[in-house]
Amino acid sequence: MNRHRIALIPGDGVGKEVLPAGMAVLRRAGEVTGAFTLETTDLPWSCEYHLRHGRMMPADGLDILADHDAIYLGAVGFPGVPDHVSLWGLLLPIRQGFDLYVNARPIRVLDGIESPLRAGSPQTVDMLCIRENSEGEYAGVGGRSHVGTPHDVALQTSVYTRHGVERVARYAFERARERRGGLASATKSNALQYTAVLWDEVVADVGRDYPDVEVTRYLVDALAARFVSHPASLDVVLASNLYADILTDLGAAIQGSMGVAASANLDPERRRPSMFEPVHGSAPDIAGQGVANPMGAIWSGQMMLEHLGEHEAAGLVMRALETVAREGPRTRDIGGSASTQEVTEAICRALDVA
Ligand code: GGG
Repeated sequence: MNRHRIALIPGDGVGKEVLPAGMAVLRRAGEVTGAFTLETTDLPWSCEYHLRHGRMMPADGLDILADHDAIYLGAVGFPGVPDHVSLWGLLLPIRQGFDLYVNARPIRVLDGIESPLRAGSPQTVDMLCIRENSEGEYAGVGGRSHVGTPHDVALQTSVYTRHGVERVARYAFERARERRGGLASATKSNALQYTAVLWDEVVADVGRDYPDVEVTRYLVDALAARFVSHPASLDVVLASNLYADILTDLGAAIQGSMGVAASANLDPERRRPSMFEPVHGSAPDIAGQGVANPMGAIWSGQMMLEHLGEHEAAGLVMRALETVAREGPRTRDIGGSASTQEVTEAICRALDVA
């Protein structure tokens, strides 16, 4: 039996509700398959931790995480700590520190969950967004001067490198080859004549190694419109850090709810633990009520099982999620009235019969 060491960071708000839900499903999948156990380390790193210790995680936080096979994270951010402090204190240092340069985000309408798109169905919405996760607009390069004066100035520099674009593009081409063979590259090279032109050149260069993949270059604004008007034409979507962050919230809305959307921050070379987190944030407006949708966290956990090589269990969890999406119960964000716990228990039951 395999034993996987998982670092658990529930974080803030609904993260503290959906992560235990995800763990209950993953542990049940381990029991049903008899293939693995999960040994967990609970890490209370969060805005609450920041209020007590003045930082989001301890100084040796990355060393602590490095000793695990994967990281499972809930949500980051809560009133009382500025959002840029919480994001740059926890999530982004892990992504950058461990060079988790791919952020993979499936965008699928599950049967039974109503998409706001008239044409939104499991047949028409099935994309995989590959987000460049280590540089671009989130490189953290810039500065402020004359703060608080009339001459206050802020500079935030995008960093695009051939190395950074090439490796994430190659990952995206590989996924496109395994899927339906289409790759849409998001750019803005008409306006951004340095960074986005380099992006286009590198994507074209990598594409020469994948003659079986059909690459289409879209200006990101046109691509956003295409998500709504022609979602069935999109297979793998490759985009920079910021563009993909925005496009995948649009994708989540098309999926029917932010609560359903999943993501994996991957080190494809497996030098460091990869990190799995729902796309949604901490949702302070519903935190503590037990009504958050656990499906995005559970789907992210399913991606973690795939990454850990537990393919049978990952398949079971995906089928159980699909069953409960189709048959209910559902949380209120997708038209039901069930609690987080009721949905989680239903997914665990669906695992038993799968
Ligand atoms: N589930 C993780 C979370 O709290 N995400 C909120 C967020 O703002 N993330 C920004 C990003 O993905 O770059």
